[in-house]
Formats: sequence, structure tokens, C-alpha cells
Amino acid sequence: MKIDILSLFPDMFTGVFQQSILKKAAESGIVSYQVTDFREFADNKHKRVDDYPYGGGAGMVLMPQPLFDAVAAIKRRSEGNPRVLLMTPQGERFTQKKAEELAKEKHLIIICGHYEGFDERVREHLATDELSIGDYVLTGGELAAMVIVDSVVRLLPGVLGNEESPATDSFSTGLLEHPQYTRPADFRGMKVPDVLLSGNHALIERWRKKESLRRTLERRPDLLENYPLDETEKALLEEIKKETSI
Ligand code: 6GU
Repeated sequence: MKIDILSLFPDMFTGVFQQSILKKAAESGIVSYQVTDFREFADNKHKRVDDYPYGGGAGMVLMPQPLFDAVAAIKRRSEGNPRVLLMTPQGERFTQKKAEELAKEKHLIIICGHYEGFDERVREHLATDELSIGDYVLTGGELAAMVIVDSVVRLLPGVLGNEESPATDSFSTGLLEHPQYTRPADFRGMKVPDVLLSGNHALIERWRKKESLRRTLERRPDLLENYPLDETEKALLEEIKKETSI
């Protein structure tokens, strides 16, 4: 996958792409990142990228020209038809499902804005998707773009080892993950549940599924509303509800 990022603050990305799994993914050729300062594309002498809003009011608006020309330049060197993601708090809420959808693409262009926002023609005629990472306001789209890149790249085949398979992640399964423990079995009096030390794999699986359901019920009951419970899961959930009503 190729990922192009358009930002007025390209240096923000260097640390993130040069560490850990995002770095390894690039080194192994699974992904390549290119961050472009779209100010370079401004066709005015002073390299201005923003201007006052028509009709007046506070704040500045990003002009369409630098962004349209930057995206056109990237598309000219693209082999496919890249998705153009606009980072905006007004966008569709980014979810694991969206990450899975984007992970199928060959080429993504991610536009990060600043100031009061984008000229509406960027939204209407340049972006294919408008994305927000949650209901809070950031100073710019860069941090949101990093979140999206991280969640998409880790889904690309070969990026994670088998041990850390994304298939069992919270949200991929539709439930939150069960609690995890490692050695020691007794840490300063805080003990690992006996069942995990029992060696009985059927019992362990049952415990994990139950705790996964319990966590989801306690912390994210909204996720359970859309989760297709099988008969075993229904029975476990009944057990949990009986336990908690005592
Ligand atoms: Cl994508 N951009 C900004 N500026 N703020 C946000 C956001 C994006 N997602 C959540 N808050």
C-alpha cells in the first residue's frame, strides 16, 4: 500500500513512521509513506494556503488551489485510483470496520487541515471520504491521520506476526478482549485466576469467552446490541447477569 499525506506540518509524522511496527512495515516493503507539504503547491508568490472566509467571520479557510494541485500531482504518479481521505471533526466516525475497508486499498491520500477548515469545494469535489476519529476537537488533522494510518497498516498482510493476529482484537471480534495475565502466578498477593493455571483448555476457553462478554457488558453494552450471540454466549451472559444481580 502507498500512503500519501498532505500536511502543512510534515515533521509531525517523522517520529511516528520511524518507530516500531509502522517502521518495520515500510522496511519490509508492505507500505510506503510519503508526506508532502502542500504549501509547495501554492501558486501565489507568498505561498499562501489560507484566506479569509467569504461572508466574513472568524478564522481562516484553506484555499482549494494548493490541495487540488497537490492531489492531482500525486494521482498522476499513482497506478490506481486512490481514495482521498479528508481529516475533519465533521467527518464520519472512524471505526475498526472502516480501517478494514481502507486496508484493502492500494493507495490512500490523506489530507490534514488546520485553521477553521477547508473550502467546501475540497469536501465536495476532492475528498472521497471525510473522517473524524472521535467527538473532540484537535488543532489539526495530523494526529487523526496518524491514528488512521496506524490502525490500517497493522491490518496489512505480513505486518503483524501470527502471535499478534488482528483477528482476535477487541472490536474485530465485536467484543472487548478478556483479561490477560503473565508470570508470576502470585504477584505480591495478587493472584492469577486458578482456571488459567489448570491446563484445561476447554475450561480456559469458556472462561475467556465469559470474561470477554462480562467486560463488554460492563464497559460497552452498546457493542452487544449489534453482536450476534450464539447459544453458548447467551447462556454465559445469563450466568453473568445472575452473578451480578446477587
Ligand atoms: Cl479528523 N480533525 C480535527 N481537527 N479534529 C478532530 C478530528 C479530525 N477527529 C476528531 N477530532
